[in-house]
Amino acid sequence: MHSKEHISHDEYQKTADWLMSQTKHRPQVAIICGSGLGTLADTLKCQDSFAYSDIPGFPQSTVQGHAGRLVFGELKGKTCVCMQGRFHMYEGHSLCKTTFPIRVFKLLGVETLIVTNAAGSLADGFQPGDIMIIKDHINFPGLVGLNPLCGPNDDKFGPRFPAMSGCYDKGLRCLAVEIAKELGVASILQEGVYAMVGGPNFETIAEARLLHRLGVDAVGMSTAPEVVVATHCGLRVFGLSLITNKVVKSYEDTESVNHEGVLEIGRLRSHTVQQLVTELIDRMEIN
Ligand code: R1P
Repeated sequence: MHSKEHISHDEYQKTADWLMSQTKHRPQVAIICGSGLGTLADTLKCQDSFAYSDIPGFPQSTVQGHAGRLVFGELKGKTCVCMQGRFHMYEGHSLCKTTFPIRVFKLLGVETLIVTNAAGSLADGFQPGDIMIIKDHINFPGLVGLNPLCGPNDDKFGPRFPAMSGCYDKGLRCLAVEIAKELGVASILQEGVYAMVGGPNFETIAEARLLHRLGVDAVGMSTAPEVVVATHCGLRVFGLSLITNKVVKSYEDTESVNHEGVLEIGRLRSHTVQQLVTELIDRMEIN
């Protein structure tokens, strides 16, 4: 089964060494752009960018709205690396491959990971276009053993049994709330629990009702494995979900979700997400 694939420390190191030989940038912050949020990378100054297909060991993006480029550059005086396109389990990647860039970032010297995604809302008070700070996640594939940390543990990255309480940094969450107030976007800011499901189909109504009952505020098909691997290797994590649709929870509802609609909301809100992330990077303390 593909989830049992193992990637050696040398393979991560090889990719990190190749990148360091191609760019002078030594990133402190890594950003993963969710569906429709790839323009975040355009704000970086003095860019060096690489197509995933040119990076040794990197998987390929296959999803519309995920360009498949790694962009290095400066943002507010901090050196960043931005994934314009992430990898999803449903594309057929093993979870090790899905999260491959995270350990490469660690080897490049990254200390903070910012994850963004497009998600459907279950919380009754959320509207499409809202931005949710991720307070915590439920990793449904992880609960049944589909976890990128399965297999031999690499002690050079982290412990066999890493804690996940507090994996979304509280200081950065508070800072983001302050910034949203100052930017005048507090009315569209939410905080909540993200759940990852396997996809690629969107949820049935019964599944949506189940997730709602379990306390899930927003649902998507990514992010949790990245955050698990990042936390395991000691990265500080901040996460944002852009609410692109309300998940249908009623049999009377005739609406249905589609990926084009998800990308459209991404385009509408990308500027606000960019502003929030830029200010956060500006004000975050880096060791
Ligand atoms: C569905 O429209 C796609 O958007 C989200 C879902 O996970 C799914 O891949 O993408 P990101 O999580 O990559 O933002």
